[in-house]
Amino acid sequence: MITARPMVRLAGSIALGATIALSVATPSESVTQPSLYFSSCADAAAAGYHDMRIGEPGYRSGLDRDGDGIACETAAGPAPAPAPAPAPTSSPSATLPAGQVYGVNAQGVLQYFKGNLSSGLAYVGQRGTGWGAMTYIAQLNANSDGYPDLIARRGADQSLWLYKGGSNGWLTLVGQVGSNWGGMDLIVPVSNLGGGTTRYVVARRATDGALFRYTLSGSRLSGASQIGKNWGSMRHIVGVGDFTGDGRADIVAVRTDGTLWRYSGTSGATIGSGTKVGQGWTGFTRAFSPLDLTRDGRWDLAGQRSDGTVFGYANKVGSWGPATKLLSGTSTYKLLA
Ligand SMILES: [Ca+2]
Ligand SMILES: [Ca+2]
Ligand SMILES: [Ca+2]
Repeated sequence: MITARPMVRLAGSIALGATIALSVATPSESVTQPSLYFSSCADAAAAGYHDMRIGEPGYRSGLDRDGDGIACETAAGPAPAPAPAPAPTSSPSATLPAGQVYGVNAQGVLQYFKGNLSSGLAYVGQRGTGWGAMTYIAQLNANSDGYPDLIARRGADQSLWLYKGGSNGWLTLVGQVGSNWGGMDLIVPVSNLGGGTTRYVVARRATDGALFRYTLSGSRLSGASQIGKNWGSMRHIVGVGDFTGDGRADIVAVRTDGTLWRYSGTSGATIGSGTKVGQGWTGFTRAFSPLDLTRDGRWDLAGQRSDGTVFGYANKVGSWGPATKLLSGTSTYKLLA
């Protein structure tokens, strides 16, 4: 056949190539290869490896789910205690919530309230049980579906979990988004701190008051970056969306003396110097955003007093509207957000 001779030559070149390949596969070449490679944490566990830190054998970013520099954390435990609430059987209404608040009462029941600034918030119903296991909750917009979502920290292992919000405050568990969050005493979703569409979560480290920013993408928190120091004396830190009108979300904080300060989000998703924007907040046990109470696109501010009354303040871009009562009877709640 005509093709017979080229095939013979081809066979010859393959043999030559094989020789070359053998000659480079020397011991020195193998030294440059990763000393340990696991395709999954299950493989790593089978080989007796876990909690590999950056630079250690077996570490690679693909196994570092939360981007904290530790791969295959053993702290990643089973699903959280609170059972996700069932989805509503009727088709969800197209109306998105204005303001809404979740509270965990003394029995560990997750209570849901919704409403607006003029009429206050009304109790709608329970949205889960077993939430007494959680030591922190905060509302956020984790995706673009318009429904607010919720993050929660489980006390037993300090893991952080994300729940997707739906119509009427119903929640569906998305999954674990972080581990070892016990050292943070404030966890504050701050939306688009740098403008654009990237969403962030800010957290304060209890030991030294350092303020860290994390990027929230999909169902993951990653890329810890310090954006402030000595924030330990702040009583509360709140993300209220854009308070300066430049399209970037800002941070509002209550100092020890009860004064309220605004820290502007910057184009680099850090924060600028503080500007005083209020006072008289010493009587508040909690401060948080009940989302957009006024339906003007800006998240508003709420404060809980020790008697369990919650007041709302409209975010008027640079100033606040008058105090308006949103809720009462929350003094025994373990968590409120
Ligand atoms: Ca959502
Ligand atoms: Ca701003
Ligand atoms: Ca508003």
